Amino acid sequence: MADYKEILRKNNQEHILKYIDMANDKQREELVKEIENIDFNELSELYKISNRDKNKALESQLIEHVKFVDKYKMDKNDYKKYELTGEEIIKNGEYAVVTMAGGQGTRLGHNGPKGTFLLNVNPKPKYLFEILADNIKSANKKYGVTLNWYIMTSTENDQKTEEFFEKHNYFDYPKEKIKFFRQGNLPLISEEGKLLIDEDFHIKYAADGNGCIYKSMRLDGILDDMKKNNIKWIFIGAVDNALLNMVDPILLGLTVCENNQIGSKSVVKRSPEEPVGVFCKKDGKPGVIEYTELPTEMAHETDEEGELLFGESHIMCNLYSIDALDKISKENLPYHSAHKKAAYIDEDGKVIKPTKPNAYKYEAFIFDGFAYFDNISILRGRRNEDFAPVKNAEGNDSPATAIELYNNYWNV
Ligand code: UD2
Repeated sequence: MADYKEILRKNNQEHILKYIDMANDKQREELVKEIENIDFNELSELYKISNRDKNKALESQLIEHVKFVDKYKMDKNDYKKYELTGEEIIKNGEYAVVTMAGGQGTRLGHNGPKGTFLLNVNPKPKYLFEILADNIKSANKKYGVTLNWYIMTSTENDQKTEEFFEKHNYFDYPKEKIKFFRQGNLPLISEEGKLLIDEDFHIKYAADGNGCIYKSMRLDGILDDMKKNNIKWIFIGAVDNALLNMVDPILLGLTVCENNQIGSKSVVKRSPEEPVGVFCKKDGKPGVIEYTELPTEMAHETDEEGELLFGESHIMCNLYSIDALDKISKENLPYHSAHKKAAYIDEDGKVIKPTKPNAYKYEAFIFDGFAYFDNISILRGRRNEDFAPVKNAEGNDSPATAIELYNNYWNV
């Protein structure tokens, strides 16, 4: 037991000793085990990025625009060629879909996994997971296949997610074609660089970001499963888009015909402040600048027609070849820090619920995987067909706005 004291002292975390004294035997045993499993080198690297000036990081990179193809302005013959190319791959059973569902619905105020949120659409309310299942089932019917559906959860919501699917009989999707896998966690760090202890005397962790999906797919055997099933192309999408189309032969055909390994869908950004990443090239490689890191002046820059210069929005509709996923899964994507409010217990054992951000959370971002390729195919879609995010309880990107977009699209 003594060496954990040494570990804490050496890593400037000896405040944890007070919690070990406060804890009961079971809590102490678990807490010590957690301490012995922490990668303190990674912890200090994470803390270093917490105060990094995000704008500075961007200034050191050459930022250029990235090419895209507008779905409704392309040559008709090209459209047909992409459609046939994409449909052939889907019909050959070489296509699969992945849903990232590890995030927390904090902004939505929903208690439970976000996919279990019931959206009051017409003709009857549907859960977000149910909307996704319906989208894939209609593609299965259209192409005469049963697509493999992989769902990433987090330690915070994996059990509730799997119970939810069981309870709803997988929305009549063939159970054996759905595979769940889990992403990892990273510790939160206080502004002073200290680990936090949560109310049940565990070190405070949070999901490590959707960019860890690649590594999780490799470690959980998902990439092996895809290869075993002769899957060549994989779509990865979000859980919180009521108009998500996970099976779009045009995006697939465009990416294949442009000889790219990765593709993505975009919509025109609603306003400089819209909380979406924007496509660009960073030092010659495809990339996305996240809304939390896009400097205000860049967000407002316009071209001679008054269009936003950084206005091609990343909407979490990403396509990869199996080789692309394999390649990215062996890389260590950068972590991004976010300043968050994090409840913890103080050294007197009192639960503190901060009213302003007091700690840093660390996440990898899925689109940083694009940087390992020279090019990306981007298909510009339409907001009223492709993008109805459910993020906030009220206002923009809320259940109300998503319901309206959904009902209008399905004309219900
Ligand atoms: C995401 C995109 C943003 C834009 C926007 C569109 C990233 C990093 N940013 O911003 O560019 O496309 O969506 O709505 O993707 N998730 C996990 N594990 C995690 C964190 C998130 O699975 O640890 C999933 C989450 O369940 C959701 C998706 O990733 O399906 C996006 O989640 P978010 O709410 O963290 O991303 P947001 O809206 O800040």
